[in-house]
Amino acid sequence: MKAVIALGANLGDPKRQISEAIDQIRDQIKVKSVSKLIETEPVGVADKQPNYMNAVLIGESELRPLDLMKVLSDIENKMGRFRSFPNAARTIDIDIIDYGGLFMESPELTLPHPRAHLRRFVLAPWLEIEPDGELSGHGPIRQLLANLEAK
Ligand code: PH2
Ligand code: MG
Ligand code: MG
Repeated sequence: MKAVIALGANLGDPKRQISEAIDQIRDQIKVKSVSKLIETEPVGVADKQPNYMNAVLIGESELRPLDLMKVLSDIENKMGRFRSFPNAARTIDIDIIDYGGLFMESPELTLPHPRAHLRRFVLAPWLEIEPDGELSGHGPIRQLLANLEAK
């Protein structure tokens, strides 16, 4: 199944951490394409935070969704991710955006990512590596991005 995975970091050395995380993901699943890194302003955060570096990759995996999530959260933890409060600044964040078009809702994982269609920092790097990509339940990412630009 195709996995669309978003990476973000805004503490420490964000570029280095994102490339380290991508290397670690490559050890676990097949990675097909990786976007460029983009610098973005923090979205939806209550406190003052540094800018983010963000990237998106497309991988291929047959893991069950929660097993893929475990692989990714183990990498976050190994890299020193510390959870204080939701949307706090972080050394690394690795989110599953869409996994084979599956829909699921559980306390651990919601698919597709419930806010991905509203996030330029996810849609723009995804569009770069998959111009005709679609977010399940929402449609073409090119259109979703255009909707945001029009606001
Ligand atoms: N992640 C968040 C909250 N806000 N803003 C940007 N620019 N990039 C992110 O990765 C990001 C965010 C929660 O995961
Ligand atoms: Mg996130
Ligand atoms: Mg996350």
